[in-house]
Amino acid sequence: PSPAVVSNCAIAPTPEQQEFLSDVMQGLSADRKSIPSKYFYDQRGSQLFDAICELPEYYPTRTEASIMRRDIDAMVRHIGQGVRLVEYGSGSSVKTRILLRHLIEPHDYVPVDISEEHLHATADDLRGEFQSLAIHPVVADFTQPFDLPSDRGATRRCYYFPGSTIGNFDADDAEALLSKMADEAEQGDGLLIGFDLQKDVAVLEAAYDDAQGVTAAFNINLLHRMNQELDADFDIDAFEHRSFYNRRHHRIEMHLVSGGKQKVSIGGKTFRFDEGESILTEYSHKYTREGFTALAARSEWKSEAFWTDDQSYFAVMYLTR
Ligand code: AVI
Repeated sequence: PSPAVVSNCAIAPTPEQQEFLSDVMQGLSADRKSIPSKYFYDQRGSQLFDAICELPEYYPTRTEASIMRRDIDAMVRHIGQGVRLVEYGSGSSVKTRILLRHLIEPHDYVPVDISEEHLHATADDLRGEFQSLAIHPVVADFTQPFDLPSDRGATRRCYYFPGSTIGNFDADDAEALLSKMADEAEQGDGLLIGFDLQKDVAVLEAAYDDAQGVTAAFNINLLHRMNQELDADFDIDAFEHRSFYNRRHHRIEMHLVSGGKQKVSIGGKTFRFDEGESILTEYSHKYTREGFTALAARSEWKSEAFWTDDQSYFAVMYLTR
């Protein structure tokens, strides 16, 4: 699309806005409309996600933190001494702090995140809290190839990928991402990863459709974002949040459902919606221990240890290359 297409921009659109527009145009042009879930996280979306993490129904965040608190000693024994910790994500979480507090003489900590502002802000916070720790933030999209600073002197590398972010990738992309990490890793390097487990469907569905409507607002925010940033003309009230567990594929799916027949224009193109037609906005896959171990094995990672909570709601696994 030409820069002129994003017409509410006084100045030329940034490469990020161009990519957002082209992903939206592509996603809405398909027979089965979809938008990549990474676009949830503008400033408002990130605030809403933080609010989701505090909801009574949304168990993953607090459950993963409780596993980290309870089993951190065993985890750091597996990870070993003098490692470079590479986190996929900005490292702003409670879980990262638990890990950094307990690691044995880490060589350095390298958070990798696409949002430069957020990355540097959290790195500065962590520098205040962990004064003797070397922190080397890297601005990059971790699904794409990127370079790390030299780690001469580190015993090995441990990747940290918390939050069940892996669940938001479809099966092929999850395997591709884990394989890419395995390719970059050397023999003996580790991966500490958090993922969500299969459980009672009512528990899962409540976690993605909370009583206060925060998850609905998080989903609907994507429409506001397209109206503001891409000059789209979505009638916000004409769409509703829907989420459900897909039992065949073991995943929560989030959709924005059109309440009636309507047209939406974006970037000079008109998209038609039938009544009940939806835009798929997110997958959140739920695994078993065996299923995740098999996925990891296909990506050249060997499972070494597994921790879960009393209800077996969430899991943290340590794997080695
Ligand atoms: C970021 N990700 C792991 C969340 C999840 O549970 O899949 C995103 C989310 N979507 C709705 N609620 C939370």
